[in-house]
Amino acid sequence: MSRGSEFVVVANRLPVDRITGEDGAPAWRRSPGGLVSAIAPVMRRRKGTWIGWAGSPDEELEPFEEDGMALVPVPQSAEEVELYYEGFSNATLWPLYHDVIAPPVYDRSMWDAYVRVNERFAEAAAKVAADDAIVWVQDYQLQLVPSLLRRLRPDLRIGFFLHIPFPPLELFWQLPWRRQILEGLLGADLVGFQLPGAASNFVRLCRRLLDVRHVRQDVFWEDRVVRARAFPISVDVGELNDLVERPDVRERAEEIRTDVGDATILLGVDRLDYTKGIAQRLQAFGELFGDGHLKPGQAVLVQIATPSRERVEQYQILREDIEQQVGRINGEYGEIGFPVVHYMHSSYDRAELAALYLAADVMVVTPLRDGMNLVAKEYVACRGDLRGALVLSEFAGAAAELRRGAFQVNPYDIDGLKDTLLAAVHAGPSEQARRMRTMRRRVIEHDVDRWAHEFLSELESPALPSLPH
Ligand code: GDG
Repeated sequence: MSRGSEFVVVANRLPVDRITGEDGAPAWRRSPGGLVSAIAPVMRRRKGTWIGWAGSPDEELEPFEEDGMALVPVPQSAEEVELYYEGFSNATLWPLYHDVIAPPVYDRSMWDAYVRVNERFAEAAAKVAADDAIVWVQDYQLQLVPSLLRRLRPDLRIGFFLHIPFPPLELFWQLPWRRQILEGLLGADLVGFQLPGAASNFVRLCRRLLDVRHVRQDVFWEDRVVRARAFPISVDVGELNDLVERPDVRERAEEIRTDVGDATILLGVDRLDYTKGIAQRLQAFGELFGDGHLKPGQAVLVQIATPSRERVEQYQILREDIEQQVGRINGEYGEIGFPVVHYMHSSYDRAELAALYLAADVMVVTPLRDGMNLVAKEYVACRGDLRGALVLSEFAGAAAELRRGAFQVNPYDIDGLKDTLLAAVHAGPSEQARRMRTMRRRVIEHDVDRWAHEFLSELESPALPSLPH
């Protein structure tokens, strides 16, 4: 691979999934989702390269091209997947950064693997980046890459974006490797977060832990200025618009509606993750039947729980708990032909998701903590008909932008959640339209293209000319 890319993205996963082609041979398909579609055009324009893991352990692959993007696979052994990915990334950082909803595991061999894999990513990026190239590192799995890469290639302009929350000092302080992580991030020129509060947490930590000087959110570190800024991520509004206009998607939405009879459809779409507040949602919904506020056949909750991190113990426990809870609620309140909850533990294609969004009267998004939550924004983007209501947790990053149109809720407050669900179920068409219009204005103006553009413009704009003395 030549050292020639002007623009390099470094992410844990490559933006493609392996599929079996029509001839039975293995092939690649671009992964669905906003991040890939936002970055793909920039990649093509700038002769970009994407560095990431292809998804199978112990596999060495040569660089290849797919969909106009140059892809450089970084291998991971089965042991590294266990220690770096399932371990330090998803059993240590994930719960720590999400308010310690589950207890984080602090394990030295996991940390060692995290360092090792981050080094490998940094080396791969150093090899492919052209002189003075832009390198954009994504997310919590790769927080050491900025400083490792800067050491190898001081000429590069390095950006980092964290997709999940950045915790307050009081929680981050638990991490035995807190200093290394902060120093890792400070290798970047620009560190992006979903919300301004996360950027403030980061700057406060830099001051307290590393004793650095800063002016507002510009941190002075090793003769450089590191900017901490918020860039709330969004969705690909154009892609979703195209989907909901498709006749087959509209027909499918009608079919879903017919399948549930006259019931009001409440919808949850989440990775099966303990941050998403699925148990609280089920609890509140079930109690509404126990209290007699809702009757079987009058309302139904369709819960899509996409399989996720199935080898991590906390996720196995969560799955058992949620499935028991669904069984209990249906057993207690359902009637023949009228279950109260339709629970699906599988993943669907984008067209099916769009049909579900179109069919849903109430979208229920109740995370206990979430960096942004794209599902909330996708629902809004799909509802050009100005129908439907969004119930949205105060603890989702998206609440900052959708505050005025959503039915906001504290998911820890089960009575409050019940009242809010009922209010959303009973909202009339004009209230729905008023709220939806407000939310749509925000989402349409601030789509994922704008997010990528704003991040990259900031990264490319010159830093402060000189440091204060
Ligand atoms: C992290 C942060 C932040 C879900 N089920 C299926 C499916 N999905 C898609 C949704 C949505 C995406 O997955 C989930 O995004 P979220 O934002 O809701 O949540 P995380 O996965 O936790 O994402 C989050 C995000 O990064 C971006 O920065 O917002 O806070 O935690 O797009 O539609 N897609 C398909 N089939 C499914 O079954 N195709």
